Amino acid sequence: MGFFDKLKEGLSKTRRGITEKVEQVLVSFGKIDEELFEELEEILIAGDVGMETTIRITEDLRKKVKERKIVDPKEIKNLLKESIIGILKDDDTDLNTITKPSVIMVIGVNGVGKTTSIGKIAHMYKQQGKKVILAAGDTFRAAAIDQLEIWADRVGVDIIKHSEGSDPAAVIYDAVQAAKSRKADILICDTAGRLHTKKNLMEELRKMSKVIDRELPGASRETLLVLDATTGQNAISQARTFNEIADITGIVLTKLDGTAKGGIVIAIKSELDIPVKLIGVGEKMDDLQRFDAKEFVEALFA
Ligand SMILES: Nc1nc2c(ncn2[C@@H]2O[C@H](COP(=O)(O)OP(=O)(O)O)[C@@H](O)[C@H]2O)c(=O)[nH]1
Ligand SMILES: [Mg+2]
Repeated sequence: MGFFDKLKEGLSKTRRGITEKVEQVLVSFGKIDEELFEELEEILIAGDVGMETTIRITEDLRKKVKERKIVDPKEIKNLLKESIIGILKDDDTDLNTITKPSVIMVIGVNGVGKTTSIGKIAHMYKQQGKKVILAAGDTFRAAAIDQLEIWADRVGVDIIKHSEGSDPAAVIYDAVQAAKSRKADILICDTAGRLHTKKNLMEELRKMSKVIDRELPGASRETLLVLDATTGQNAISQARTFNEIADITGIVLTKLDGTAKGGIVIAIKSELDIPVKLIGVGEKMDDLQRFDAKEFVEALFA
């Protein structure tokens, strides 16, 4: 299956949850009036686009309808696409991986899909011929280490791990040394996601970050926050919290295939100043895609 078809398939629930409903409303109205905008607002809010962003979109639609003297409700579909692309576009979604090695830290609460995304990112780079090393920085549970190891085997990359309960910063230290001596291109670090101990987590992330700063000064760095699309507006508040404890450079939005409310992408982009760089559209190795606003909207309205 090609890239675009996979994206389309991944967004099929959201197409039913948002796009098809929008289309139904548009064909059921003979003219464009306030009631139509209100129905659109309802659909967008129910699709997790978020109140603020929904209003931003419908205001834009009203303006465009007026300016362009549009009278046919069906023409609103293209205006809506335009409006959403307007919100989603002009982000730099490239991962900064210029230096050898480069470091990608992956953070986020438990269960959002950190470890899975790391496996997928490792696969993505391996496909490009890069040498990847994984660091099992979530030392809190033995199962977390095992899970990362399974991904390392599956993808065919090295992993650096310590035993359960050990110091994550020590794992990162060893992983950095391994990345240097094995001449790796990319080091990807898993982390624990115990947000209920916000202060400890902050301390833990800071310690890991310091090791990287000290051992790899000037290295390209990404700190990717993983958010689960199925958690809706809660994802936004997680992002706000994590943004206070780390310098997030991008978001990985997982499980878009599992939600009818993929409008959360639009809310994230509109309400947070952090680019969505990658999206997860399934549980398999190649179910991770670079986020492209235009492709996303095309797949949503396909
Ligand atoms: N459907 C779907 N499931 C995903 C995706 N990403 C992760 N998952 C699943 O989410 C669950 C938790 O993932 P995991 O990587 O262990 O989360 P972590 O606790 O943040 O490391 C697993 O069952 C994954 O297979 C995705 O994009 N789509
Ligand atoms: Mg994990």
